[in-house]
Amino acid sequence: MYTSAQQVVTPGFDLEQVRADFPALHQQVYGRPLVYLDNAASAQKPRAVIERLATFYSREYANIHRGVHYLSQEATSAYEATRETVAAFINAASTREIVFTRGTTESINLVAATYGRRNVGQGDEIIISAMEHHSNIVPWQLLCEEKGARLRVVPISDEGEIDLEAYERLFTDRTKVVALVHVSNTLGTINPIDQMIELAHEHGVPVLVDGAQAVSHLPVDVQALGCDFYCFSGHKLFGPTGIGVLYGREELLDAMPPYQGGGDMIETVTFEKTTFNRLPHKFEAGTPNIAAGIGLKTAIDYVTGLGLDNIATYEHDLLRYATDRLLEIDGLRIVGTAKEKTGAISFLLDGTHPYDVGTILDQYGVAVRTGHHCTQPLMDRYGIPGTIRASFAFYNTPEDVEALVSAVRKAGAMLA
Ligand code: C6P
Repeated sequence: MYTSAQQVVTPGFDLEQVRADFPALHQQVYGRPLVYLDNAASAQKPRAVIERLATFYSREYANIHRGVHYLSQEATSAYEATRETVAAFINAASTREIVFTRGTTESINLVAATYGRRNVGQGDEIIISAMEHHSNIVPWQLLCEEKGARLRVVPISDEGEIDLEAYERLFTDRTKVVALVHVSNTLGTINPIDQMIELAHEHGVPVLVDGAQAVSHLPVDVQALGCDFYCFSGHKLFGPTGIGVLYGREELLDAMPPYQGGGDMIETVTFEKTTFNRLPHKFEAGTPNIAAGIGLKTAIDYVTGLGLDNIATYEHDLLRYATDRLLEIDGLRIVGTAKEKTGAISFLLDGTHPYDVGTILDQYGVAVRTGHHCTQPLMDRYGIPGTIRASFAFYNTPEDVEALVSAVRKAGAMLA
């Protein structure tokens, strides 16, 4: 049991300096210091990222992949440098395997609309889990409707852990895709994704991993995992909104038809026939979010500068501390008690509605998310309308946990 802040491990980075790097953390809301615990929805940005965007727009701005002029070439180099940084960050074999999208949602839609349309047919099956975000349910559901295929859902335990035996039993000769969340945004569960990938591959089925909540908390190595697709968003990784990543194994991406048609994704166009650009540009039609792409490199450099192992160790302790302190509150129940967790704690307070608790926490300067967290089927699984979710980043402190606990106690007393 962690009962005091002193028990939380000292991070392997300078926490005070890190906090100083994030201007948004140093403001007051309703006259109280902001305690930002909504990092799973979107993370705050370090000054380096904010300044990178300002510099790009002030002095370096031009369209990319098109111009012979100086600015365009510089912008292209900066944008493509991000691709190299992303490839190294997740240990992809090549930058050809890194496709830029608007975010996790678009990355999953891209795979469903291209790989899915080509490889899933009438009577086929797609395996997902009961804890998926809507982004990893609806694109597959749309595909199933179009093709006459069906979703098979891996059940989870009351603790919020995947039932691996049930998962294995779901495979049939009609299984065409497995799509799984690496870390649950609602429960915080870290799924045994390596084991699940291995099992799918034994059945010859490719696996897409939704890594939206993983990359900011854990080191991710796509080659070690052996996954076929891996998706994440820049904005949850301390980078700008409007940029995301689809990693795909080259062999699969190569065989897939394009996603959207337009500029940049073509090699030659005639009215009779179009041939497509090489990877990864085949999947990147139109002018992208150039500034966000460039800012993402700065964000990843920042995170790797701290060290994902350092981040994981510190956050693991902070999460345990927050869990133990919250459980001291009468009538508080944590939803999602898996052995392996990171990032988020969902909870309910007896006799209160999550929305009311969240509104009171906000008045105390504590920012959390309440509701179904875009995981409605998961809420149905637990028979609840929603939860209060506190989600953490490396810049959060034991004092933030104390502020949360104190505000939850006050909310409980006010709503009793
Ligand atoms: N979850 C949350 O508050 P986008 O919106 O495309 O950047 O990410 C979608 C998404 C996909 N998968 C998982 C596991 C996610 O957590 C999210 C985003 C936010 O939990 C906003 S709903």
